[in-house]
Amino acid sequence: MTPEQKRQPDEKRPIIPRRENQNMKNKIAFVAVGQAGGNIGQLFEDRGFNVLYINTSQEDLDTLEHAKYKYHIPGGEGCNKNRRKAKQLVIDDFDRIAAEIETKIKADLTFVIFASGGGTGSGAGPMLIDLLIDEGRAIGAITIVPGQNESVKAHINSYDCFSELTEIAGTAACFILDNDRAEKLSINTSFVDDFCSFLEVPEKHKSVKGNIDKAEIMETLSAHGMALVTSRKAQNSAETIKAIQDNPYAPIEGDRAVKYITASLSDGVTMPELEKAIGTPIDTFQTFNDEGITICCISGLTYPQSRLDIVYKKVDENKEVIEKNLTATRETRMKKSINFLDDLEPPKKAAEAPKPKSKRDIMSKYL
Ligand SMILES: Nc1nc2c(ncn2[C@@H]2O[C@H](COP(=O)(O)OP(=O)(O)OP(=O)(O)O)[C@@H](O)[C@H]2O)c(=O)[nH]1
Ligand SMILES: [Mg+2]
Repeated sequence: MTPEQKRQPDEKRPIIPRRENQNMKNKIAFVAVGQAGGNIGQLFEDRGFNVLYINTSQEDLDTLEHAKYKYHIPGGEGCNKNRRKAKQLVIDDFDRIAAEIETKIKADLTFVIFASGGGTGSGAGPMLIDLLIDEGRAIGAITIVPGQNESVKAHINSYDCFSELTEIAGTAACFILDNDRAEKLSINTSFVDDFCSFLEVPEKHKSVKGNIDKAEIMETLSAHGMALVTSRKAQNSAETIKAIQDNPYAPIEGDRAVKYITASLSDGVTMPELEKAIGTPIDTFQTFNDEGITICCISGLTYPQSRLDIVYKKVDENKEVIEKNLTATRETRMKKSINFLDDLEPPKKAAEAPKPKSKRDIMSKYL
């Protein structure tokens, strides 16, 4: 990393160095953490992308049969939904993890993939993103919200994970898959299919009326905030809007901001109609195709507060039961509790804390 590529402290967005004439498969890569991360990472690797799998569990890594780059964090035996354990393992081994990423993942934009409801990916994901951004890399996130039928522990982890993730100012696009919306594995496939279709737009969809180039795809994916991508057959704008609403992502907020709408439009679908339904973006990039499919990526969206409120509600509703269960084994600690969630995870520093100066400072924010 050259000094010029290092982020300045006041920059809100990651720098995306231009590597012209590169295939998207060299521009974008993935670091897949934990089991869900690994499952999605495999689908990207099958499509020819570079993926590094990181896990605290050798058993989880062993399930990835055709993975090229796997890294087992030494001493890790899985984190059994314990985020703290995962964080400590990453902190103790960070130099080697960073070296692994540096040698295996050479891309302009890297997405860290992890579930928010488990231990390894949820604990390691946000901290890893923060540390990698600090090294001057452009980093986005692909994460998963647990379904409402999942355990309270998954919800506690998810809430804490999003509290950390949404505090990181320099992240690129953050795709939030929602396990409430469909079956897990079909969510994985439909997301990866749609994401890959979007990356192929510059090569496959060319129109005299307008083109989308690779720089515009990268610009869309570099926007901070929530993002979603769909690729569906659509004969008119209403069908595309329905596809966006029916997608397996966390729902778009009612009162939202939006930065980019980038789309290859089929006949009958228009950008003004999409803007009317989605919101006025800062910029749009569009091309057209005669395949009857509209591929659309919306980025720079507000994080899904209402969905995260549902996650919080499930924790809050079960507060008494959990407290009762925990007091049976940890009586003294729970009696001292003032704030329920703070007691389950260590307190976070105040939002106005000064910008961290070193890796140690960043790590200590997460403990
Ligand atoms: N969409 C989707 N969700 C998944 C998948 N696998 C697990 N999940 C969800 O992810 C959460 C559990 O995260 P995992 O990735 O299994 O956990 P981990 O990061 O390996 O952490 P530990 O095993 O606890 O150390 C739960 O909310 C699951 O429903 C998957 O392939 N796709
Ligand atoms: Mg696991």
